[in-house]
Amino acid sequence: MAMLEVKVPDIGDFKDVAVIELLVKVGDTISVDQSLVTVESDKASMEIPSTHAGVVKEVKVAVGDKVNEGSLLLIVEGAGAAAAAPAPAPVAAPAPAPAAAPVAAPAAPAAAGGLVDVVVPDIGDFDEVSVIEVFVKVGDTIRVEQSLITVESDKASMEIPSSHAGVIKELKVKLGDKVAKGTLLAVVQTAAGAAPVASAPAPAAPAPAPAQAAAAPAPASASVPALPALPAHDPTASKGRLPHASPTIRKLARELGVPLDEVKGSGPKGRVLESDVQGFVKAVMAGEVQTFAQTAAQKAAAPAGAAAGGGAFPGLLAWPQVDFAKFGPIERKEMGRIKKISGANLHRNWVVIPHVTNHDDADITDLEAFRVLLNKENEKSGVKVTMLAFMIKAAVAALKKFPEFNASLDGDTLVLKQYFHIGFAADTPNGLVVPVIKDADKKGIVQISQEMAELAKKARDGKLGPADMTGGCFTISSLGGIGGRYFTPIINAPEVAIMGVCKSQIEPKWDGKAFQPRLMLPLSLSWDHRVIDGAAAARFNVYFASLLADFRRIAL
Ligand code: CAO
Repeated sequence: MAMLEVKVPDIGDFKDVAVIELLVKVGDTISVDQSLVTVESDKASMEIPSTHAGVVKEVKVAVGDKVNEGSLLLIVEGAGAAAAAPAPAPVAAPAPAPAAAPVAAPAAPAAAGGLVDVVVPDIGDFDEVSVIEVFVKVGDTIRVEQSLITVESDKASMEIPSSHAGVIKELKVKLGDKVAKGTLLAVVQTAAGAAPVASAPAPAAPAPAPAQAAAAPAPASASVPALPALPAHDPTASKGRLPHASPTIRKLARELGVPLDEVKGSGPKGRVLESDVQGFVKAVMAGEVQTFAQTAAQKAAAPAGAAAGGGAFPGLLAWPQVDFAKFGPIERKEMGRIKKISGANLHRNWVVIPHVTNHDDADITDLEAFRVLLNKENEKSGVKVTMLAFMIKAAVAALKKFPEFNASLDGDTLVLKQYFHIGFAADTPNGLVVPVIKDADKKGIVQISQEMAELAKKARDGKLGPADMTGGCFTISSLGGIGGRYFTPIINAPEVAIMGVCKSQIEPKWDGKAFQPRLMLPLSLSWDHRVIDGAAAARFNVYFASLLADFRRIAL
């Protein structure tokens, strides 16, 4: 086994650049072209690929070290001499080597002031690349070297700087356009005497491999906005993931102290844009999201939450990055918009709320018989009375009896609601949504059944509007039509409890003399332990079950 040295290849104009990330460790088996470290100058960043395959024996650099072409990165034990790839020029240059000579040649000299064309300079290996970010707009005053756009090929991305200072009069490119050397970017009104400065483009972070690319969330539309708008925060981001962002954005994030790997990118392939960083800062300032660090600090500080040894998050392992294709055929399918939004909300709720779930059963033998009778009598009305409608009425009665269940936490204050809007989870082809029956206390079973049917249809057709899904006090999630026994529903924040219901079954129940066949409905009540305690939850379940067992009690 040969010991091989892996060095920094030709990285163009990069000199004395800092290592900002180590992507491999001792013991890792690496392949040729695999990214080893990320380096960053004040203008750009790039990943350095390996020139050899083998097992990493020593890592010769640490985060913060400065490297140049030729700096030793790793000692690798090759799988034999043949395994070593010839080292000279990087086979896959991490970013195209920046153009050797600055080439941003303006179409017309602007010494006397006037309109000049700013074109794409020589961008080295880049040819016909897509514009993925536009940093400027008509009317902006720009300076020489200011980044105008970011372009991206399938391997790397780079920012294109301006060759002139002045005011943008016309912008000639937009997102998605293909550009190449010489493409007109903007017409700029220069000031008298302003001389063009030739500049080379700054290579930006290479495009992440598909496996790393975060999904680009679609902007919220009117069809499902009731779920809280997704802040520019990616709570599912695995620590250690290299965020997909240009050097300018990285710098901005560093200046603002924004953990870039927690920012959800809304650009192509999940690229983090300036607006995402701004949105993240706004959301944190407004208290809408917490960074991992804040959450961890809070957990560590909370006497009830902190186990011996402190907070839960520090030291958490990075999310496993698995090349599933190594084990068999796979297909990659981006999650739909509703799933992404609801997933982020569910994750936040699950992480932040101390959930407890109480299970119980309700004897619905008589109620089901009554429901069937009602539907038979009203066959022609076209409205099917559902078990869920009875449960919504029972929930209202239980919320009245236990007002802390009809509440939300606002800091240390409990907001007790005097209205009764009940949400129900609806499974749709696009994901889970929660339409809300407003003022359920003022409506009868038939009206609730009818509204539920209408809302469920709207949900399936993707036509729910914001008003249909906001203002809920308590949610019922019924899997009764599908099956199962019990589950642990996740609370739909800012509500403090949710009732999960599964399929009712005939079970033998002892009446003191004999076993009787009774139709039993499994209940699973999840509740927020910051607001509710276990005894109250048990009482809530018992009361809720007693209402379903004898619905006359609702009138008491
Ligand atoms: N036990 C046994 N059968 C039940 C039942 C229960 N608890 N609840 C409903 N059923 C039966 C009904 O009797 C009906 O049977 P028939 O077709 O023979 O009359 C059938 O299931 C459908 O019931 P329904 O028309 O009353 O509809 P529903 O109220 O149960 O459900 C809705 C409506 C929108 C809640 C449902 O379509 C749905 O989307 N459920 C999934 C919710 C979900 O995904 N929750 C999980 C969230 S956590 O990820």
